[in-house]
Amino acid sequence: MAIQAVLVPDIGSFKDVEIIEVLVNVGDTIAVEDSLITIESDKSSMEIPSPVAGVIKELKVKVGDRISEGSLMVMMEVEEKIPLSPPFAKGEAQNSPPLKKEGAGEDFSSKPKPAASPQSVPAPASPKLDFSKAYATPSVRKFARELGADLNKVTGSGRKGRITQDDVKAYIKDVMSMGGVPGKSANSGNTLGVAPMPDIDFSQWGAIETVPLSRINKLTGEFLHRNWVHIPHVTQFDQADITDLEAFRKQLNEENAKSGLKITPLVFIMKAVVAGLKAYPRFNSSLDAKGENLIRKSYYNVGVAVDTPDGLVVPVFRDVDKKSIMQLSEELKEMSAKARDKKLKPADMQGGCFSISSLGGIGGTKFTPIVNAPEVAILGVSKSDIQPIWNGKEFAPRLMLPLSLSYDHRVIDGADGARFTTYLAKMLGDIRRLLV
Ligand code: CAO
Repeated sequence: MAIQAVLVPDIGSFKDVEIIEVLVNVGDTIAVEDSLITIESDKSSMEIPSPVAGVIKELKVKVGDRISEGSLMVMMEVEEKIPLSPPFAKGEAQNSPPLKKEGAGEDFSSKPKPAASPQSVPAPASPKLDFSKAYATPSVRKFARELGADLNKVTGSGRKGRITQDDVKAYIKDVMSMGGVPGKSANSGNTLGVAPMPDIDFSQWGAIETVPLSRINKLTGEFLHRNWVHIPHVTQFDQADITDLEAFRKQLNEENAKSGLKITPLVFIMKAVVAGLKAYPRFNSSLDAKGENLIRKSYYNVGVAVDTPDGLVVPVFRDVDKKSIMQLSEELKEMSAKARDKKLKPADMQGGCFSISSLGGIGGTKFTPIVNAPEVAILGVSKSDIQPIWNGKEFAPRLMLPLSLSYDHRVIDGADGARFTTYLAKMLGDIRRLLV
């Protein structure tokens, strides 16, 4: 046994570059080619591999240090001391097999392994997941591959947008919390057998700006696409006469003006939805993964889509059946603030039975919301307006609320879809019925 000083080999044009990751610890047993550190220049990052096998005895560098060819990285206990640098650096080390570029199968003798960067991108290592455009070091790529995470969907929080191991973990957590499978994108794999989207250079027709999608945009897009493709959707449109409900809501708001708590139509709609779920339990169910059984739920958790600057999120309001209008208004205020401040935890978005997407504060007459699987139905709400409604004797001005119910036609048939919206309209038309 001997103690070997392991120096930085020839790293080409890299000089006085910063260490952004130390990938080993004292006591680690290292094989030839295992990466020791990652360095990063203005243009790209690369991992420096070990030319020898042994046990790390001492770290001579730390994150933030700057190194060049010949800098001492670690002291290692090795079987037999061999001359490493500069001979190793020049590619002459006899004990070291030729190094390979990640996944490329190309001889890369004695040179450090480049990590991905926008400028320096190794060929994809996996035929299934092409990470060629992701900006991440080989160790993070390896980690992502082991977990089956699609790096193209991960937003990097490291310097210059580099994807770190923590970003991959956060992505996996998000995917799992939304009931998905990491790396299985509805967009990837071309499972529908349709032609892929063309990669178009729009700058040929005029000035353009490329704006990266947020992490939420990417995740939501993936799930919406999956749900749109997998679920046979039908949307049932209806409208509810909320003239009396609005009068009551306004009265409540006047009475509570000092509290600063605003009651919007949405909380009444949440209550009416729960009444609908109780009356039509198939709406409060999920299909099992094989699509052979319906799982019926005896709890009433309602998700509400919240528009945030980074995209759409759906916090879940638990046990809506047990909460008052005031409690729900308070919770809606808290949760939407949390959503907009990016403070929602994965648990806040799990366990929903049915979702509501309310665009009522914005406008529009009707739309087709996408079912938030594994739920089987979602209610879209548009802006109420005064309409002339025939009351048997005359046209009377009534405040009408447009409802758009999308449902999974494998679970709910058209008749039940129409029954559900009719029931909702009845509840909202006379909210005393919610007590019955
Ligand atoms: N018709 C008419 N007015 C309505 C209404 C309706 N259906 N729903 C709400 N309003 C009114 C409210 O009463 C409020 O009026 P005042 O300011 O005069 O009191 C105003 O519109 C704004 O309401 P709000 O949006 O602040 O509150 P909300 O409870 O209706 O909704 C929330 C809360 C978080 C759901 C909403 O802010 C939001 O993010 N909506 C967008 C959801 C979304 O993007 N869905 C799309 C999903 S599909 O891509």
